[in-house]
Amino acid sequence: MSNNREKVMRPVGVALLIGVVAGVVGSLVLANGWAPPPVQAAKTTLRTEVRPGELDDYYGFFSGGHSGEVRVLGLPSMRVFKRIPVFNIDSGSGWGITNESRAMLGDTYVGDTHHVHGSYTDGTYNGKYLWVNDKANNRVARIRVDLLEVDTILPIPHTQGSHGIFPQRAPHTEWVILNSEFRAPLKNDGRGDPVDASTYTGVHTIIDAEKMEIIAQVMVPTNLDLAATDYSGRYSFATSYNSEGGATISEMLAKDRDYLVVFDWDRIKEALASGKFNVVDGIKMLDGGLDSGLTLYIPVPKNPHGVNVSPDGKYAIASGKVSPTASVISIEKLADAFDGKIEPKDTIVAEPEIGLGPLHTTYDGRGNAYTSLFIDSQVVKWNIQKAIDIYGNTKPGDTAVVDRLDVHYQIGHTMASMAETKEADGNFLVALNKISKDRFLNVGPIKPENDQLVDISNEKMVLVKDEPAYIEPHDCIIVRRDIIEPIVKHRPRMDEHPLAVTESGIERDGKKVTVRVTASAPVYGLQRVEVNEGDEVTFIVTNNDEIPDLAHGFAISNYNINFAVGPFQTKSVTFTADKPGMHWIYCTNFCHALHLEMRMRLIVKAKA
Ligand code: RUQ
Ligand code: CUA
Ligand code: CA
Repeated sequence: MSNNREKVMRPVGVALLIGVVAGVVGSLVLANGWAPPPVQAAKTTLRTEVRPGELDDYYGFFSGGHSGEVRVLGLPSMRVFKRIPVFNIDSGSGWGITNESRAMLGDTYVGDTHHVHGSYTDGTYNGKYLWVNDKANNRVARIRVDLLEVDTILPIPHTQGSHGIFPQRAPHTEWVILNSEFRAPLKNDGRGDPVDASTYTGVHTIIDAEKMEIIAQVMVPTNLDLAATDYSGRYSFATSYNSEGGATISEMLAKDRDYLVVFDWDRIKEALASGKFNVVDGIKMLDGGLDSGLTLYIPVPKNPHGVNVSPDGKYAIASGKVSPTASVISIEKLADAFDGKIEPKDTIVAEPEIGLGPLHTTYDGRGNAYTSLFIDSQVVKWNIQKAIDIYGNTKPGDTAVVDRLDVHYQIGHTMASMAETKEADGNFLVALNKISKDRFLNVGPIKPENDQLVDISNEKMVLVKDEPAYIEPHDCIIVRRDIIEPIVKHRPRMDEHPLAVTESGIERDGKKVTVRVTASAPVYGLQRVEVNEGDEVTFIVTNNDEIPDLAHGFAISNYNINFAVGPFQTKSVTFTADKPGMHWIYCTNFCHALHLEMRMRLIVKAKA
């Protein structure tokens, strides 16, 4: 039996390695009727397996959807290395529980993260920041790449459904723009007639990337879904599926064409400089209406979803969603359209039919586009120049489509390696499928999603692996590993933190007690802390271990407090000592052979 099994399993293993997709029964058939799928003709020439001890070639930064987090993966292994808490609470790091993170999160600790994008210099990632949106509570978070931790959370007023987000790509990221997917009343205070949807507005928010402040908001009469910027630093783009201004699904589907909205940053800067704005709630509000001159409304079919700019900077491609087409907009022609020399529609240079339910498009840097087809459950590869060449003059048999790959199933986003930069390398693509159905062991009604890795280095796409993903990583970017350089300690010098504890001790000021504690394996700097019931207690904990990759934990029994403190990191927590008694404070991170002994007592003396 074991011999038999080996014989059968080996070819299967090899087949899986070189990427097999097929539903046809092959020549090897087991007694129970199961047969390995036949080997596809196309082979991958890339390294698709990462052996134990080897490192990946790419970082993947995936949004976490419902979890409100951002995930860090390696490609091609698709291993998850880190989950960066953003809009959620995470005990593993104490995010949302410590004073430092609560100062950013407040009491709002659910989020809905969709799109992660990085900071740019001259059209490629510079490895400094990542940004991610919270669609549910209308916030934008910035992540420092050297720490892979959040450093700022910015609430965005006047918006609902904060969705498409994109940083400026050239000369470097000074602005980050954010779209409001849902139109809403600007003054949303329940006064007037909040039911009358004709009074709602869409908002394109411009954020200062360094200061994390709102520079201005451009108001538009339509909704704004996905976002992109061009490669010159002049334009941003937004798809709009509700040009109807509807509030119900049938209203939003009434027209055959909606818009790709283009924002002209030169004109926006002029308007800001010449004071052409109103100030509402302290924010400069610009009119971006149809006749404002700041915007261009390009009619594209129908309820478009994604917009992605090709790595050569020439085209913005909007995916049709309800239409089986993608619309190719020539960025070069936009200036003439803004100047009124041509019609907005004349910027469209191709509209190929590619399949059902096109959502997002990515690129290989060799002139091909790859569009996710939700309804067809496919990635379709098509040639942009071919689509332009046959536009308006398509003869029977003419098609821009080069290849199709079945994915499993219902694909949302798709993203190729470095595809959102001018350094798109055309190696890998990830298909982020919403439904995995039968691809994994059954885990009940809510099954994982399926992020599939695809080799796109050859003419034909090759499926390399399936990776289950917890709901729901909407989108990702794939970044060459040499660009990302996280540091090993939180600061070069521990005492650079304003609160850093070099000597443990207890201070009392009336009912306020401040406890400073060092953590160094396997001891805290104090063995016992005594406070009175009702005291407001602040613990400041510094990990002053010199060793990289050694975190200590800090949990207070029964007090809803548990956080980790990384090398040279300082964290604090403030709480009311409302539970009298003896409560062990203990290290939650296995740090030393005597880790279990790394604890101290908190004595809360009962009121007399
Ligand atoms: S969306 S499945 Cu939130 Cu990025 Cu398109
Ligand atoms: Cu410190 Cu365990
Ligand atoms: Ca519509």
